[in-house]
Amino acid sequence: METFKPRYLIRAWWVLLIFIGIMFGPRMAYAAEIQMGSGGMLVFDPCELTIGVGDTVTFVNNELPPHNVMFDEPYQEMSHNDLAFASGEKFDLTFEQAGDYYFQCDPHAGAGMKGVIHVE
Ligand SMILES: [Cu+2]
Repeated sequence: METFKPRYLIRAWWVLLIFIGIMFGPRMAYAAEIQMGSGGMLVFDPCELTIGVGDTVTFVNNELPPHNVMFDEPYQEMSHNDLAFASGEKFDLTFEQAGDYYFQCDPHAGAGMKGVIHVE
């Protein structure tokens, strides 16, 4: 009669759990980074970007702060109203719906600090 080896069973469970985690875990797909202020200019760099639904974009405070990210309708609730003052300050935004997300930096919109993220 074969001896029962619980070790193998536990190992198989772990493999299965990790597999399930990979297959059904939350998708935090990292898509891109947008610099706020770049090359001595009041711009988002890049200012136009195409990503997939569920992708995450990291906004990085780079040059000439303060900056924020304010989305146009109908995505205003995605806005990051708080001004980023410190260089290197960053925040992530995840885009769960397909659409064209137009945004601007409130203090510098007049200088043309605007951008768009296409989510498809
Ligand atoms: Cu700005």
